[in-house]
Amino acid sequence: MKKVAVIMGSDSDWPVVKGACEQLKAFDIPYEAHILSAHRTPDKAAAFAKSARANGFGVLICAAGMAAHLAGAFAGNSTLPVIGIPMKGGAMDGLDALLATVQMPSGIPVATVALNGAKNAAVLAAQILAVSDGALAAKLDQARLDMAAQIAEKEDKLQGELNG
Ligand code: RP5
Repeated sequence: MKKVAVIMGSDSDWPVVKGACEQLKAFDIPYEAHILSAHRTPDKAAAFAKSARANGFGVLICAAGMAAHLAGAFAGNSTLPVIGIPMKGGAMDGLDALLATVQMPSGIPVATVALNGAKNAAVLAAQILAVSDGALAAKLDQARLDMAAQIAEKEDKLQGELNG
């Protein structure tokens, strides 16, 4: 199976970003996590992105806050699908990162998840890889069934409280 790269702009992003790694692990998807910055280590970030396909990656997840150029920089240097996680925090509490990540110019897309949306980034990466992986698609189907069962349980509990 192709690997997922989980890239974050700073170690301060890790407490949120590790949620993506946990979800990838739950699906048995191989991944690497790295700290690379579009601003502080631009050459290293570009080199990683340029060699990612040759190095066995299938999807790139990039998390960054504030003037968040990381996902866009990766997208500009690779034709692998890039998923951006805008991080909450800073003077704008993440609105700056959200706009910087989602508002990509035409031709260089970044699939942007919600602020701090680490879990959804991993699920979307899994869905992309599952296009050509039946076993992974089955795990995604099971995860949906589990979610529906949890909601049904909560609905039963609520109705029990209201009517019991
Ligand atoms: C971004 O700046 C990082 O992704 C992080 O979210 C934010 C702040 O970084 P630190 O100052 O905490 O290293 O590049």
